[in-house]
Amino acid sequence: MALFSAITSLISKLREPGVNADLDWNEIENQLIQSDLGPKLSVELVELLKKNSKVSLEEGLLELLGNERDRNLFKNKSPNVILIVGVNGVGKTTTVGKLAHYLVTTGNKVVIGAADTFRAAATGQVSTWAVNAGATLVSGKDGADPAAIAFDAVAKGFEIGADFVLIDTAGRLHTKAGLMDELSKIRRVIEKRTPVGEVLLVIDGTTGQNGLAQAKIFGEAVGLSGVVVTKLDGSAKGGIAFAIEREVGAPIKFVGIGEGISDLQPFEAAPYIASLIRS
Ligand SMILES: Nc1nc2c(ncn2[C@@H]2O[C@H](COP(=O)(O)OP(=O)(O)OP(=O)(O)O)[C@@H](O)[C@H]2O)c(=O)[nH]1
Ligand SMILES: [Mg+2]
Repeated sequence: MALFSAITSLISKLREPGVNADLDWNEIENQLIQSDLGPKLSVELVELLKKNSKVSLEEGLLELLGNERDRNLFKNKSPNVILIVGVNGVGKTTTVGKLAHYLVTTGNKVVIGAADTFRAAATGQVSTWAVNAGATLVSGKDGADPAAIAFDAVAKGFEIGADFVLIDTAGRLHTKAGLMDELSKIRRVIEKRTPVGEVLLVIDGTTGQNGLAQAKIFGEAVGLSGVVVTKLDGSAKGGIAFAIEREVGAPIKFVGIGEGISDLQPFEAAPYIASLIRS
């Protein structure tokens, strides 16, 4: 995938003196849009690069996406409730396990709510993560109301003085309105007790533009405060996350780089952009 290096060399050609470059800037814009960066960011990037001939593609992206965004987890409630949402198989449960581990090892007490009662094996899977991470699990029977389990998990969080309550939810297609309503209900029911601090959308790094559609619809149903991009240990570079950040406004907070419990890192823009550009 030499797309970005092809764009970079096109840009330097266009910047040679005496070149009438208007048509080719359009071509660059098209190529950026077709990479996963999305239309809004691509148009802004081309404007920036045209205006300032000293700025490289990498610097331009960094300027637009910036390091100045707050990528920390929201933390002023106790317990801080974090709802983990996303389509099927993107890595939600794995992220819950890794995030629990990350939080426990940084000195926090963590409760996990097993609110995926849809898939038979889901509770067992998240329970293993809870044990390995040293978190307290709250679960119910298969087919139980996920909102009730989420509520119980939050109650447990209060009871034991937890710092964080992580709620694992069932994978759902963003195009299924009934399932999106269920998510809104989970949020509403939790908020009878305490505000939800974070809603993190988990996105598979190999997802293209469909990720943007997912983010928009999940955002409408339940509100998003951040994004976790998983499976970046493979060949995926996850440019789509930037499109989401720019168009939906939810910052990337963590990246998943493997299936192990330690394979989650707080997101940093500069090295991520560098590896995206060099891909
Ligand atoms: N390589 C790699 N694999 C991952 C990563 N995160 C999750 N996976 C794998 O992706 C698969 C699905 O992960 P889950 O955590 O079960 O995904 P989910 O979103 O909870 O799935 P559903 O609950 O069925 O919607 C598993 O095989 C995970 O090991 C990652 O960062 N890197
Ligand atoms: Mg799951």
